[in-house]
Amino acid sequence: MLRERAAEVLRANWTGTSTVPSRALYPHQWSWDSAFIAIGLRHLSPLRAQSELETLLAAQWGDGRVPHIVFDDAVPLDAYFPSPDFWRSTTAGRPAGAPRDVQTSGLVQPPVHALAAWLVHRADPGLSRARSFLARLHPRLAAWHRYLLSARDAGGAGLAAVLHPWEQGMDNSPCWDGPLSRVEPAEPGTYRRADLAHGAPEDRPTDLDYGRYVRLAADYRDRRYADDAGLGAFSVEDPAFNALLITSEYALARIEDELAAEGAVLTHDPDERRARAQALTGALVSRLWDPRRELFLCRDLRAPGPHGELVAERGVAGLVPLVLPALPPGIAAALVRTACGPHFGLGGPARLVPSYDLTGHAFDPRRYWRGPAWFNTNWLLVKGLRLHGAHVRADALRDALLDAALTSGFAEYADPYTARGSGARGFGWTAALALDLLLDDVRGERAGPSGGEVWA
Ligand code: 9WN
Repeated sequence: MLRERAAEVLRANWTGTSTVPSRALYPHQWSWDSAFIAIGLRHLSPLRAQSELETLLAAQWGDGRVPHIVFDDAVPLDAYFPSPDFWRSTTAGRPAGAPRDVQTSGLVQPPVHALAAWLVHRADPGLSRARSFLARLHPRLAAWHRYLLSARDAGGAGLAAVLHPWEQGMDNSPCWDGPLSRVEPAEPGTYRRADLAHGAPEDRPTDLDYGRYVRLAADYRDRRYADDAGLGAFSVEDPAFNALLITSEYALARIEDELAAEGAVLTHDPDERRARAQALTGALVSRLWDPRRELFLCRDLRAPGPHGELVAERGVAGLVPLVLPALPPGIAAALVRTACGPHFGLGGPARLVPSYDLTGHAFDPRRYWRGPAWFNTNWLLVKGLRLHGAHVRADALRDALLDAALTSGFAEYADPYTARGSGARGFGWTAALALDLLLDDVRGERAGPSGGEVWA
């Protein structure tokens, strides 16, 4: 039943070359959505899963960035804001190498793509080799990571920084309230939100936050998407974004092992990449770990002080580094404690892990990333719990997610206490990741960190 219903959502959202997150609310291709969708889609059609990633990466910019939205020019301009005429990628994006034949945004999203490419390859290695899937994607994935680890290392510690909340993907998390408060919102009459035509205002970000998103994006565009450090009012090192980058570095190393085994001459040593992933895990711990809260925090690079300062808010992004195989065991154990403690409630009052601290001053069980449980972050936590041996917790969370996905009609997000769905229905990654949990996450199979480099 779940398999058929999830497959139906993915069929309905398929455009012929990629999958939209939601027909109504998000009618284009989104970057990290496509990576999560490909991970689920590989169980139904490895070919479609490959195309999903190929379509996205075909829109990569010359400087290596993978844009957070690839626009479908068959969709009317007013269906989503900000639309292509806002981003102006083919003109303002030219200095950074934006493609001429497709319109995109100029921001990025978390780099889940190499992980997705590796998992998609493994679903059907024969098809993958026959189509040279990894060989074609590898240079693009390598350039993407290079971009993040160089142009985006605004803090100088090796971690990638995001310059807009949309880049981290958890748009209106209370973690951004401090860093965003320095941003002058765009004038209210100068743009028109399209999201309120589809979503209830009490579920969506406020107008004030939206004005700030618009200002940050417009300023970046007006700088012609230049990444020089020191520019831009918002610059944050985020634990989830970087944990996903590190995970994808491990996956890229696996891809390189595979290509070498097939006889390719590599320009990069996969072991060096693994060593770098390990070093980045160390940087993540030294820059973002808060031993008192037993949680990773965001670092606001624009706050006063030589290294900015940590943001004293507990967001689910701080639990996501649990997916890292080289996390010191004491920190992994502390993260499991935090997930199960009063702030995230796993195995206690919460059925699903919330996006933000249940006891936090800004907690709201309905409003977007300020409390509701999202399926992608919960899926990552299932993987992380398994990786570090917390199988009973992982099993229970998996069961709760499958149940919530089906009963909510594959909602975009859900109340963490009741698992009642909100936002869009028929949401792409909810369907895809439920499929993955159903078909890949065989109980107990993913034991121990030995095979945990990319969880397979
Ligand atoms: C802005 C598509 C995207 C997700 C993000 C989610 C939301 C967009 C929006 O939808 O962001 O990128 O308009 O709110 O926050 O994580 O990728 O599903």
